[in-house]
Amino acid sequence: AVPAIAHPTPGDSFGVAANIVYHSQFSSRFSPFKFEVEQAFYATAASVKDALVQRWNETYKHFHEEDPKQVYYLSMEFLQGRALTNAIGNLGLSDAYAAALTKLGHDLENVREQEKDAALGNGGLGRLASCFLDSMATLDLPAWGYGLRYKYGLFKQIISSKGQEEYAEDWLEKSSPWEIVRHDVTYPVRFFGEVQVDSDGRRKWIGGEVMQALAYDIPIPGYNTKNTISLRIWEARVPAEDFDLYAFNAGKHEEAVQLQLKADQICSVLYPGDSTEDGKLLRLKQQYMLCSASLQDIFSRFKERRGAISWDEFPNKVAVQLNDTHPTLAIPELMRILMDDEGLGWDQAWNITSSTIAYTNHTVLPEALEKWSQVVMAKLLPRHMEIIAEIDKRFQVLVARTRPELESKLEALQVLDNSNPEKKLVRMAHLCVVSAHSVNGVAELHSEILKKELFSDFYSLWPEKFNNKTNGVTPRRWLRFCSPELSAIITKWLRTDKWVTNLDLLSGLREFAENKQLQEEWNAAKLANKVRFADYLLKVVGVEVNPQTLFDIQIKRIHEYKRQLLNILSVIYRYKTIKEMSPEERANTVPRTVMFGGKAFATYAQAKRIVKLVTDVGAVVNNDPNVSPHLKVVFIPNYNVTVAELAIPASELSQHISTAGMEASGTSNMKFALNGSLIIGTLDGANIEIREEIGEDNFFLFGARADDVPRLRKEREQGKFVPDPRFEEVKDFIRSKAFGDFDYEPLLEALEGDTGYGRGDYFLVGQDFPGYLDAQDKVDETYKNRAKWMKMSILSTAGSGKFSSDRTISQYANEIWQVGQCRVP
Ligand code: DL6
Repeated sequence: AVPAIAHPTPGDSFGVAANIVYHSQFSSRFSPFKFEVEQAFYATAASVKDALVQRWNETYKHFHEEDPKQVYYLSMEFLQGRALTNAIGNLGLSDAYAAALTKLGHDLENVREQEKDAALGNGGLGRLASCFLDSMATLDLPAWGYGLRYKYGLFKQIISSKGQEEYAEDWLEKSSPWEIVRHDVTYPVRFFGEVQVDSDGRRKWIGGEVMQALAYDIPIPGYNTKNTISLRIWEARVPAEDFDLYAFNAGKHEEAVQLQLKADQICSVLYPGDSTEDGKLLRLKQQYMLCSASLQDIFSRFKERRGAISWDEFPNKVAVQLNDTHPTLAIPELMRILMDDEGLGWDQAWNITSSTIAYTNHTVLPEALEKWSQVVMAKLLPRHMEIIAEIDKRFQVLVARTRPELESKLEALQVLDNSNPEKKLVRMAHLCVVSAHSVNGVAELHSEILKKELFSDFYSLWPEKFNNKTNGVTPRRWLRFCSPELSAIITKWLRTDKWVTNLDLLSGLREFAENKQLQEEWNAAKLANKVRFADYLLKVVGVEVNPQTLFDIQIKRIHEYKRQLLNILSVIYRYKTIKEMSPEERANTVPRTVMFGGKAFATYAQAKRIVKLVTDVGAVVNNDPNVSPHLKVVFIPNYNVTVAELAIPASELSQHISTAGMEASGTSNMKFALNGSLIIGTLDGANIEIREEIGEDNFFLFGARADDVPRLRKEREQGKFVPDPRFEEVKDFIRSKAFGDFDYEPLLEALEGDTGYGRGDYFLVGQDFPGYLDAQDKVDETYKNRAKWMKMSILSTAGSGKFSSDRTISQYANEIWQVGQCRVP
């Protein structure tokens, strides 16, 4: 038995300080005799990790003994952000660490600034996965997250005169203090090779390249519980015996390290460019590495706990959730292991696979629904391609037998898309829908669109598979820790801090929404958050903003459907209007700071033009002495979780203005509302449910409805659309080079006809522009009435209870996974 070691306790700041000092000497990555802020951070993190590791060990020992059904969340992205504040907060040790660091001559605030974001994700999908881990740990669920250990994450965004530039983001430069390498957890992962058939007809995948997946664990502590679960991320590597020493010594240095180079590529970056064949192959390798290593790990745990194996028991012990289609290869891989390695027949393997696997869809955008070349798949994963083809064949038989009326649509429904003989594809989403026992969308509207449009025929085949799980966010990171001032006020007025794990309790604030005292406290807390963010912008971005102005924020991936373009066009209109005003009229306007943040995918040219336009508009507006006191435009570079933790609590108005029907859910809308920021938005994704919860009077609504979008697009195509003169005025203004001579024509043309750049204002920017301006006028008018604004802000927070990821995860656990609590005593 491992001897028990005392946990650091909340009251023991001396013990904590001693532990930090110990780590500064013995776990140090730096030269001795220095204890500057960076060393203090690493020593502090090492000390916190001690407590986490201890809890991690106890948790998985407990799971091992209790042997409950476990859930495995497979995701190509986890957008963890920083861990220190969250870890000590969840452990209840924030005060102890703050006091200990003071004793050691440091300040917790400065120490935590040293941490780099773990940015193993791109956007909402990755951050959702991280919120889910926090909730799974907090709810004491026996769970694991599985991902890849990318060396560089997505990219570091630098804004220069050219617009967005991308650089490698080296989050592991000085190594991560949180991860624990598990040298005893390695699995072989094969690529290429061929399928051999035994004399008894059993198929076996042999040959090719074999790499090794090595596990790293990142401990995820629950809040107010000992339970600490794992995010297990895989690194691809090559064992020493595969290093060709003979070739190396013969001077063939590059040849000798070939395999290692290939392994390094797999975990280099998230979403490598896939416009080339090599790029596509690399992405598929990444996906398979994640699925193969994770499933081998799951099998080894399943086998470890039993003597004689009854395979039918597998789905009673294992639930696998696929976070979008990126981990779809888990389906043929599970089939392959069960049939080829364990000797099961197709039917038994199929029943186990479909009862184990569940799929979450996160997008309806056709271009984002993954399709892989059958040729590439057959080359890289020949056995999997056979299995996928067999799944497709059996699906066709099933349709012919049970639903002959669907046969005319069969080609469009099949897993294999053979419509272009030159370019045969595998439709990954169809593979998921056909194979999984559960298919869920991430907001009510989105789940309805899946049933009625995207997967309507599948829905008619298997209505029982389809369900909705509206997203949520963790109230720990997204309110309790990122806005301590507002949290203290909430706790004071609710007379309990239980809202941190029972977010519905926030509704108790409703009765005080008009209370003057609460409104004053609320206003003061929001102002403090604005000042803090303004300090950040000055220090890090070099822009001065006035905290007395309305902070209006849109932070999310840059995408045409998210319509940052609509926002900046309205800003241009505002700029023109203010410019033309008399000084008296100007003095009457509501001064605003409009902020944008987000990354444009490196190969997405239109999105990059939008970034450039925002920065060019900012350069003109902010330097116009008549306008800048009333309007500022800021592009916040390198948007990430840490920036969001500062921006969201400071925000008063946030923009969620996607074309209706296109945003699956959105999760930043939930974070903003939770922090008392009012929403200007369309009836899209989770906006609809947020508006229902916080009340329609507290939401600035505009824009076309999802049901009307197809008709409006058609009318647009038929030339029936008459643009608002203000829309034309703004486009002309850009064309007049008011914001410099960058070539914005492709952006502007995409708002007009079908020019090859766009699809004839496919995103309905022109359509929604006048309604959006009206809604913005309403924002200004409301902001002038401070009591009204404060009431709306309090009601936003009060109505946000539904959007806790604890609620979402409880629904997944009860309705999809059938996984119960397993709390460490
Ligand atoms: O479900 C999490 C998140 C949603 O909130 C967003 O609405 C949705 O865009 C995002 N989806 C993706 C999928 N990839 N694409 N495109 O990131 O998921």
